[in-house]
Amino acid sequence: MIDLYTASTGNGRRATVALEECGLAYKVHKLDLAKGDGKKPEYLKINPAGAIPAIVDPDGPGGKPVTLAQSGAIVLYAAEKSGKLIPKDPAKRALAYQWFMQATTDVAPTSSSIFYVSSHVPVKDAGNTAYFEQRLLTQLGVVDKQLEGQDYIAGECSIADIALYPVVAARKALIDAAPGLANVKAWAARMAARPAVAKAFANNG
Ligand SMILES: N[C@@H](CCC(=O)N[C@@H](CS)C(=O)NCC(=O)O)C(=O)O
Repeated sequence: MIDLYTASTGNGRRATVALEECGLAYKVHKLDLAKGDGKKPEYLKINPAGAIPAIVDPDGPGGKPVTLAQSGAIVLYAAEKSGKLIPKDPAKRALAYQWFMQATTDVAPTSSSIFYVSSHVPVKDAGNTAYFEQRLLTQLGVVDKQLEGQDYIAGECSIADIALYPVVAARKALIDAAPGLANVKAWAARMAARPAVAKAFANNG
């Protein structure tokens, strides 16, 4: 049984969706980040960065325990352990890697920037928030083109979809209000309807 340390955020949900989609047994430990749970000494032993998500798998590679942070690394770990979500076809697999990176290193940081500039920076400016919102919509416009004529980003449900969906779900209001992005909106509804995704969101909160 994998211990999952998470909270109600896109990064937390990304890890939970991955474990659920891969059919791996896990136990949810919810952290209250606002109350400082992430900075408690017992949690810093699991992730010295004090951030969620993190997992502890007592049955890691070679039967040895493994402790892992970073939501993208958890998605890849769950996919490799289960043999799911990484396309067998080399061309689809290469695409899955490309779009996994787009989700984790382009889209997710932009979404995080919206969060930080609107609530955490010392000097708040609505123009900065609008800048990052537009940047997010532009990045999703690229995904929209990739989704043309297919249900999933790399042709089958893969690490790319799992990495992106929690970010899109967190920005649903912004995306729904934006013109266009018809393929992304239909894909988001498709992802939300997947039983494992719905269960993961319910488990994660
Ligand atoms: N790149 C990391 C980001 C992790 C992260 O920033 N987690 C946030 C919640 S979404 C957190 O725990 N923040 C609390 C903190 O860093 O103090 C990942 O994908 O897991």
